[in-house]
Amino acid sequence: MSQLQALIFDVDGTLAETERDGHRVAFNRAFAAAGLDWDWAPDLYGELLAVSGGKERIQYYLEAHHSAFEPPMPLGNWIAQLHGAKTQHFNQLLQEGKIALRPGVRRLIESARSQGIRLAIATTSAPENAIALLKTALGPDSPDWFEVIAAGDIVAAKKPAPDIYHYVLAQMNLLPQACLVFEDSQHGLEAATTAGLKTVVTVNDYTHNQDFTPATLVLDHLGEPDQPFTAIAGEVAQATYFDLNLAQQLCSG
Ligand code: XBP
Ligand code: MG
Repeated sequence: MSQLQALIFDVDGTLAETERDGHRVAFNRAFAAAGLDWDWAPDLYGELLAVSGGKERIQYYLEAHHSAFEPPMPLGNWIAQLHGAKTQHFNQLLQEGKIALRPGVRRLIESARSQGIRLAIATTSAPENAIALLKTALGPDSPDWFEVIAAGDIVAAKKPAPDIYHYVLAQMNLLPQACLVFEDSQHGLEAATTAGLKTVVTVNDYTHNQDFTPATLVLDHLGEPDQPFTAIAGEVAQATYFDLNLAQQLCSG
């Protein structure tokens, strides 16, 4: 039987619904500020989420929708500059307090801290974004609660590659069977399970139709005592919200 030692969290879509009203809006603001008439509407953005990573997403969009576009400098530099501006806009949106944590996230993280369960972040997004979201939504000291914040270009291959999870396990000197991962997307699930990690998926509007077959548990959200979750797949016994007892059961199962 495996003893649960650590919880590893994805950020975008898992800790908070950052994509439609956060990253998408930030991309559009950066496009407008750069004089581009590109508009990533919510549905189009849902399709573009198939490409992990903001820089990679811009490059894909450019090739698919504006193949004649000629950047004023080498393409990689131009995309990096545009993406840098997007990161600033995203941080501005966070400062405006527009993005809240999903149900159960704060409760679960706080109880893990109080029980000595180790915490880590594994995200495709830029590190500034993860840290700013933690600070604004969870509290100014909260980045320190996470032993490892693995983000963005820290590994060469982004999710669905397992590299970011291998990195977290190596940094924390943990075996996969001692950990539980929280993800919201098929890409994230594939990354975690390929690294041998049991994964709980909390779906959202952009991901609820995806294939989550390898997940240990699929929920609509983590739930709260007064806001029960719905289990979409997997076994929750009598639980109505996700807590460390359920986490330990899944880890041992
Ligand atoms: C998140 C991403 C990121 C964000 C945007 O995926 O794919 O690209 O959409 O952030 P996950 P950046 O939740 O699986 O980590 O622009 O900083 O990449
Ligand atoms: Mg995600």
